[in-house]
Amino acid sequence: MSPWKKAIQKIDPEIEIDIWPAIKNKERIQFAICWNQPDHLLDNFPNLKAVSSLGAGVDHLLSDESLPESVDICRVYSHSLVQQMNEYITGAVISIRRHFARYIRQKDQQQWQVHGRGQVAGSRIGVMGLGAIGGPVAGRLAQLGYSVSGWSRTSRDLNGINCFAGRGELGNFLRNTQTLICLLPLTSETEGILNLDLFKQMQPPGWIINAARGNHLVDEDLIYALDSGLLEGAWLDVFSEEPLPGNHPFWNRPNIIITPHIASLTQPEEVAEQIAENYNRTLSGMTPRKVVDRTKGY
Ligand code: NDP
Ligand code: OXD
Repeated sequence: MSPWKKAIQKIDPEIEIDIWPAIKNKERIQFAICWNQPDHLLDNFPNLKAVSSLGAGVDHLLSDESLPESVDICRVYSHSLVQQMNEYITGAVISIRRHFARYIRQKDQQQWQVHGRGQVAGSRIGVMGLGAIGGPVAGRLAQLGYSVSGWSRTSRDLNGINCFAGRGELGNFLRNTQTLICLLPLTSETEGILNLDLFKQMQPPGWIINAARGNHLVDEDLIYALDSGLLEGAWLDVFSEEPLPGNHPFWNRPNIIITPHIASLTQPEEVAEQIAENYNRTLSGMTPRKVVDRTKGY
């Protein structure tokens, strides 16, 4: 956490910061910034008013049942988070379409074999989650000429995107989708959403790109869908257990691409100002910016 302390104090040297577990006085803690904190750690601070996630996701905070309702939960956002995700998803989509992972494996075996590709405009891409990150990612893919659909909880109207909303329109969204990108927050409604029933509704043979949270995916359903030819491959950045355990079946599958949760990383210098502002707002009794709606779960 030292780089975070340094970046925040560069913005506002007056802010006193202790790094857990070296907390000098638990009663004095009013604002916390956390990522994957141990369960019940936050119970220890009786005067805690707000907690900020160090990233875009807040599932690690909302799942901490010990966190009182009175404590505000907020998150951070930066242009760079979106830019990195754009780069990651565009890279994955292009690699899938142009079979780059296959060619890399083929080189190891000195194999010269051409794989076909369809028209860019015929590539049907579906983006689940059209929020701060998913919205711009869908827009970028549409600009590149792909045929893009998007799915969100409430109706959205995004230029160049065929938008669907809610469970009632999920089937229609999936019928248009061959490459499915998950950029949903992890909530009670979205946990396990990437399952066999959903894969069956996609245009075969499909691809899944999951850069949201590992618990969106039902691991054994993915294996079944790959073995039965429902899906051609999966590109995964996030896993239900991270680091992915050495004995996990995903490691041995050539058609599962694995990256170690690097799609989009928050840099302290890029969000220190937001954290300092939210700290100061909290101390003056104001609601922090980018506060999470606990009933929606994001
Ligand atoms: P936002 O909260 O800005 O957007 C969430 C989107 O998901 C909204 O469009 C929302 O719908 C939609 N949504 C939420 N619940 C449902 C539901 N039940 N059914 C349909 N749609 C739903 O999130 P971000 O775009 O900032 O981030 C998304 C996630 O990406 C994060 O929660 C995090 O888990 C992950 N992430 C991963 C990173 C990585 O490195 N792998 C980096 C950064 C983020 P509506 O528009 O109607 O509100
Ligand atoms: C995030 C992440 O949520 O890095 O920001 O996963």
